[in-house]
Amino acid sequence: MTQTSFPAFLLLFILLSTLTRVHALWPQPRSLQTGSEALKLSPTFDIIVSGNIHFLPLDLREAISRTKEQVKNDRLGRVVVGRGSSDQPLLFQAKQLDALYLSFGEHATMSSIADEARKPLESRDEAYLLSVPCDGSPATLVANSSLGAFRGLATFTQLWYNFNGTTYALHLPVDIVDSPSYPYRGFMLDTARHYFPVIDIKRMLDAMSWVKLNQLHWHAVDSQSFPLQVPRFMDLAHKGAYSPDEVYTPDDIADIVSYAGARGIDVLIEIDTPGHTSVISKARAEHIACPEFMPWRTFANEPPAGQLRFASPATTNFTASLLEAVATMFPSTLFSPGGDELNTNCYDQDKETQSILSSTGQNLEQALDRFVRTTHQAVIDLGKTPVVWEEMVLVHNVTLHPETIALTWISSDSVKAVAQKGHRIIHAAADFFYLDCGGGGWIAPDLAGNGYCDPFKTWQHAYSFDPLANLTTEEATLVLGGEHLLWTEQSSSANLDPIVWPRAAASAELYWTGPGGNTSDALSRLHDLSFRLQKRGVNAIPIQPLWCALRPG
Ligand code: CP6
Repeated sequence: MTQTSFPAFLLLFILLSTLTRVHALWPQPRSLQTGSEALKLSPTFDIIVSGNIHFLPLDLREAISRTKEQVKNDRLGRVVVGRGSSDQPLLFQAKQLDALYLSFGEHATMSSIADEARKPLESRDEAYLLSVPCDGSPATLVANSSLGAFRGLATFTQLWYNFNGTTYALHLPVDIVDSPSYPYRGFMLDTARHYFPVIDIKRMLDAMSWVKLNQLHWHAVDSQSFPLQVPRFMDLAHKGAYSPDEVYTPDDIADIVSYAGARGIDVLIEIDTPGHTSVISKARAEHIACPEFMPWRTFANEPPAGQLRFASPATTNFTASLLEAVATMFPSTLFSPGGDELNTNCYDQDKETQSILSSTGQNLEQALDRFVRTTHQAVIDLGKTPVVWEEMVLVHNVTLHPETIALTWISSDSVKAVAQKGHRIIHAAADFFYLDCGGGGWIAPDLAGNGYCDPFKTWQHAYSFDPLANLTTEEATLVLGGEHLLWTEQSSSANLDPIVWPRAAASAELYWTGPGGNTSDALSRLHDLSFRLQKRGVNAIPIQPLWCALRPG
């Protein structure tokens, strides 16, 4: 042993002899057994599919290639050192892993990852079994669908660390039996307050897939801009995008949908109606009531004022056709016609609305009911389930299809109230899951820039959310899962990764592994995830000082 290599050897020994956390898997598998041996990754490591390779869907074949690249290239050298363990994996004697065998159960359906990911929520099969022995015999991954296999591959990549140029898995043998607690594990991105290039969205989809998130909720348009190019409605983006470059073309949309699908992610597109629609006035002035009215605070929660003139039959038909045109661009069985923060003052001041109401003898809520029924029916006729903001269930007296799913964002009381009305729930609580503003502290900036946002909400806060709080056992069955949300009044491409990661991973584990996780136990795993995200090109922020990662026992 030379003089220079001895200290490195000693340091390595100190690091390894003080490991306490057993792995850095995120989300934590539902069932996990580990030992205390180590294993080296063979330089010729391969993933071998049992059975006929010709039947392997292309997106799964590509996922297998990416998995091999990740285990080779992550080179995650950081070891989070715990305190007081006598655990000493024997790296120097570690056997070598040459292969992961991937096989499918007898009843496996060999459709693509994308096809499985886009099924109705209850029927997506994401389960897998993963075993990594420590004697050098092949690791095994078993699933009943491409999507399950894909989830198992994501887990497999998270087992590997790099020391002195060699890749190791620690704490073997590993035995994992895994499937999600909740079928909907999402992330919402608002591309209307700021535009995000397709490459940002793809990087987001990659990161989502690594923590097993399965639903992109795309809040594509809002009062401030309309970046979505919709065939037959091209004037909306032409007049309503921030610039001719800041648009999503039909090709971009297809690209995003297919990129997401190949990563086990379904895209829930939202066209918010009838509020949050001011920008439509630029192309179709006849459909927007109160455009740019001042003071805007009287007519909207955020400037500029302007909402769909829903009492008008022409506007109802326009909206139904727009929703239909958008919905047909997305293969999901879910579609969101929005429905939040409708401001009724607007219609009191809108002469056309008033004259329609008086000539038809309807009141405003009756007109809204007709609008909602007609526009939602256009979505239902395409075989899709509407996903609405909670106000449609709780504030307005409108008829909803019983299958309609509600996004609950305002308070924990509203979750209970939605459940009592029998609607299924996606948690989107402002005071837990809004990544920028939210939590009762959002005052929209006025045109002079006055206004404020709530302080930063920690990952621990979201992680400690109880999805079933105050619900009876029966009501609890209505909870489909939840999502972190990024409204982008104060976010753009400039801060996308840091504001989202690793915090959005908190809800990924909450809804995959289930609630009740311990934040101190999660800390070191999340710290490792943050490093791994960095290694893979996602600009996640640190959650601990670097010192914590280097600290000896
Ligand atoms: N835009 C839309 C928003 C918000 C909502 N809908 C929002 C409301 C309150 C806070 C943050 C965001 N900016 N369309 C609510 C669902 Cl605190």
